[in-house]
Amino acid sequence: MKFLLVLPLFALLNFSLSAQAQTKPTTPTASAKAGDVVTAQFKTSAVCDMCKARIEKSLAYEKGVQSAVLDVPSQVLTVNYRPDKTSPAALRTAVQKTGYDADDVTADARAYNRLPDCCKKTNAVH
Ligand SMILES: [Cu+2]
Repeated sequence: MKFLLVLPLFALLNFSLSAQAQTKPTTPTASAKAGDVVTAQFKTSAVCDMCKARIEKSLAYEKGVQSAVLDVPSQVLTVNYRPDKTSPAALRTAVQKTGYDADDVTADARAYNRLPDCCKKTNAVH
């Protein structure tokens, strides 16, 4: 007799669970603001592929950064980041601390001095 009572209850529970599962996928798009990814570009003082690797690696460790790609010929760094986690100013600082200029932010002197000669900004892009 108990079994007959439990069965409809279970069906009801099952229904409410599947209803929840159906509404779930729409929630992230509704609150997409928090997970937004935006793109920013910075002009750097990178001159070669070593600079590219150095900057991209250092940006990869930066909070909120989804991807960072440096185009050596144009010296432009393109960063996809989450604006709720970081800001263009913080990203420029990260580049600066790696030893490179980022827009109007000048490279950190200590980090810059540690760069190999071929990566100094007095060199032409090579
Ligand atoms: Cu270099």
